[in-house]
Amino acid sequence: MLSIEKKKELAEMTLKLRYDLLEMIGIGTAGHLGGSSSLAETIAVLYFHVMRFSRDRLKDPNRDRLVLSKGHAALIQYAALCEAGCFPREELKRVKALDGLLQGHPDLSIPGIEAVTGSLGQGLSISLGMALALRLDKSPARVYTIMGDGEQSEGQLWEAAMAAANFKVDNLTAFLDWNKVQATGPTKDIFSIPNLGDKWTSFGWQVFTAAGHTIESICDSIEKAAACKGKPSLIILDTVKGKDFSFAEGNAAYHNGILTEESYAQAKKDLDAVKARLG
Ligand SMILES: Cc1ncc(C[n+]2csc(CCOP(=O)(O)OP(=O)(O)O)c2C)c(N)n1
Repeated sequence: MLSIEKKKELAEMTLKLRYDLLEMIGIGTAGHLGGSSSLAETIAVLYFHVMRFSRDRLKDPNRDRLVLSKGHAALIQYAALCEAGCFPREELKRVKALDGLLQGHPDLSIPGIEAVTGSLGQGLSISLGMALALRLDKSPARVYTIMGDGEQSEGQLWEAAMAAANFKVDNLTAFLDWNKVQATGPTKDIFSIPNLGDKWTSFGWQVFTAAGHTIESICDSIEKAAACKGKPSLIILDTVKGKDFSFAEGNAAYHNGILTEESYAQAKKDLDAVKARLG
């Protein structure tokens, strides 16, 4: 059970991460707001509650690993790594600058990043390799992977899904950010994959569903997944793309859209309203 204080702390961290997204995207340049914001609660829970992670143990063999398979949402991971003190805040202002640390997709040169991703479909294979290696080393560490719903059309991912079940890998938990919208429109109109949960179950995974913007629900599913022995687990996060940004919610235009002065001001207002509600 989460204490009231911890729940509040994680809600505040989630909000900070969303403010950081705005700082990184800025005005007049494109940035992946939608698929980053849909993950804010989950990223806050993983880095600041669940994972054996801190800036002092980035090389600890027994640290937990997070692989962002939907690498285009790197901004939300950068926000968390920055809040955890892995690199100076000034870097947030230089995202995608040629001489900046933070590039458009995760890169191993960034402290805290565990895998290069961006070509969709690969993160689960990478995570499976890590999980198998950790098991061989008898490490208590877990591997977490985050995939998108659009990403589910990538074939490599299903090969890794079968292999993980075959090898009974239970130190691996994958998340599916079910925000129902991909780069150019609703996922169901672009590449429909009905009954996703049943598909993963039939591939030998233990499947859970979480309300992806409710901190207790995310924590509860992660706990259940960790208790699951002899098979890998998947948590389907029921989320809203662009969550908490009024103009971006469910709107594919903000998958990687440009914020104008007006939309930037609106985005700030939207977050300020969340802040006021948090108290
Ligand atoms: C192999 C590959 N094909 C195409 C792309 C281009 N691409 C980037 S994001 C994206 C949509 C991803 O949708 P989804 O997985 O639902 O991500 P989310 O909406 O959660 O951000 C696509 C097709 C890519 N990065 N990699």
